[in-house]
Amino acid sequence: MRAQVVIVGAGPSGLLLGQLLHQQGIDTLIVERRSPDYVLSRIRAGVLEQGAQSMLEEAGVAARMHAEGLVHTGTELIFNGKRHRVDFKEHTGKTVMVYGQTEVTKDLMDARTASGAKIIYEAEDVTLHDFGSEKPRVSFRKDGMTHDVACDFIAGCDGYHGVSRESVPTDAIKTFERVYPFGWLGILSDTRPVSDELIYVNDPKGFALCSMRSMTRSRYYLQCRIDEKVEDWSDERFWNELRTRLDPEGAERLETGPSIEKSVAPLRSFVAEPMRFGRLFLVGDSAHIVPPTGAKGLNLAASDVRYLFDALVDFYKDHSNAGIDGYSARALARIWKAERFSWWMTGLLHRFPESSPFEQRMQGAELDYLFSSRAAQAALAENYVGLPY
Ligand code: RFL
Ligand code: PHB
Repeated sequence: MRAQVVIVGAGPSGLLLGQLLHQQGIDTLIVERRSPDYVLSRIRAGVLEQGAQSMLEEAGVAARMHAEGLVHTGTELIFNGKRHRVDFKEHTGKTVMVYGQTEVTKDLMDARTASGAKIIYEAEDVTLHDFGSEKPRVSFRKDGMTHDVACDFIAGCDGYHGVSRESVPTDAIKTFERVYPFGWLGILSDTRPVSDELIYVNDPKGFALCSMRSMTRSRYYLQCRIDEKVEDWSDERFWNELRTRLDPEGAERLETGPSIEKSVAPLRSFVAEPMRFGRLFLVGDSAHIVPPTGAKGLNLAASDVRYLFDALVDFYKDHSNAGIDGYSARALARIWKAERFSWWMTGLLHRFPESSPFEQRMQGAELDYLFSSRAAQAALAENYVGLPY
């Protein structure tokens, strides 16, 4: 078997890169460890920057997003029981789109199937070979048979726990990490969202977030202990806890109902440098993780895909190595700014078990400054809607 580009992983970054390359006549093979149903069952991101929306348009998969997605012009924040609003449109002229990662992935999977391009699900023992040479290969097992695929390039789109980053010799890669001392307990429920906009809450009992997937499906999160057990959280316990972290208006309007998904996610900041190793490129969560507070993870995956797609097109159409050589530095420049914003939002809105009375006062002062300063609100808005590619 042969392909020009082998893409490891069929999450949003692998599927988006695959679709864009296929449209340019570049031959790709996607190998994914899980089944399509498993990939679609992971409830994750909900907010798309305009840059990510444009990428989906370019890939020809944006029709349902435009029909069903919700355009948000701002966000609300609750602190000390008082609600404040940051207007994205007023400060930046831009908006964000609330459209779930599950739907993005489904639209991309449907496009892959319609295009007839190759994708292999439930591939076992995916192994990367010789990416330091001009002739890399990827091998895997499927239905008891071993396959070996020769290619020009490997795109490692296989997430934080994937094989691509692990395949790089440890002395060739440097990693930077911060693990936060809490997690997010999330639920999805077919209830009317408590507000038309997202609400980020800093409460003495911890952070909370009111998000949504549609006007009839809500997504809520609570800051929880890192070792919190989902089984200990009945729906009733979740709703009661969320109600106590909201302002009186939110508590009054909160509609409750059975959860259709409930999970605990750890919070981590992580960056691997560089993102290119000969003919292997790391893309999306395989190279970097942000805590979800700034809604940046999927959006960073989209900007990585932008840079790598442009680089591969330059290589195949113009015989230029410039894009490939510049990929890692270009991607990392944007990544570190999104890492900073996500780390800052996390620090601003969570209660840290180890924080001193002085640090608590500093957090309060920073929030007070944000609510009273147009410049501070403009900075939040500029980062939230997404820095330029
Ligand atoms: P993914 O989505 O992890 O996909 C990687 C794919 O690779 C497969 N894989 C392998 N395949 C073959 N061989 C192997 N050895 C393999 N190992 C793994 C996996 O099965 C999988 O299908 O990475 P990708 O494509 O880079 O996409 C990244 C995004 O998924 C991630 O950044 C976002 O979900 C982060 N995120 C958010 N991002 C946003 O932009 N906005 C948000 O509002 C937002 N909210 C969130 C989030 C992530 C969350 N969690 C649970 C981590 C909220 C949460 C709670
Ligand atoms: C979500 O809807 O899942 C979501 C929204 C905003 C965030 C994180 C997650 O910052």
